[in-house]
Amino acid sequence: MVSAGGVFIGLGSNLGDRAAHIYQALHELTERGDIRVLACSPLHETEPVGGPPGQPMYLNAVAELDTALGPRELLARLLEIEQRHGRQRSVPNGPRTLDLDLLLYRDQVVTEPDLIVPHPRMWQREFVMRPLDEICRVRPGPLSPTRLPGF
Ligand code: PH2
Ligand code: MG
Ligand code: MG
Repeated sequence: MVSAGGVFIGLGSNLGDRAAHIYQALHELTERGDIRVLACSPLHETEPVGGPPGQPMYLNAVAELDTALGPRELLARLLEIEQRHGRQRSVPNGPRTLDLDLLLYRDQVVTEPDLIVPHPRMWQREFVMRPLDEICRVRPGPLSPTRLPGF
């Protein structure tokens, strides 16, 4: 299958050595040779959104991947890597060593109980949209009728 990017994940950490969790996860994604990391945004230090009060600040990033794995297979890989980093799921939106979220899978839409793509909350989340904007390769510029096909 031909694939060339267009798969975006969000990475977040607010426990332990946050940068190491994120960089290590990027490396682990490439370990089996079926995922390439095409781009990664800079790490952003962000205020926790939601969850219990008094949490540590997050580091967040977005990466673009190239993979022939399908969305479900990729999700399984993301969860596996979270587990390796000791991810605990005790409190909703609670502090975590590593969170890997599938944001966009090319033009595919998935609506299943445990996987919704595009990620339903990404549009409201500054900690996702800012780094996503930094690595998006398509920058159409201001919309004007002359730029729209058919006008
Ligand atoms: N993730 C959440 C909830 N809140 N806040 C920040 N700043 N960064 C996150 O990655 C984050 C969050 C749930 O996944
Ligand atoms: Mg998340
Ligand atoms: Mg998550």
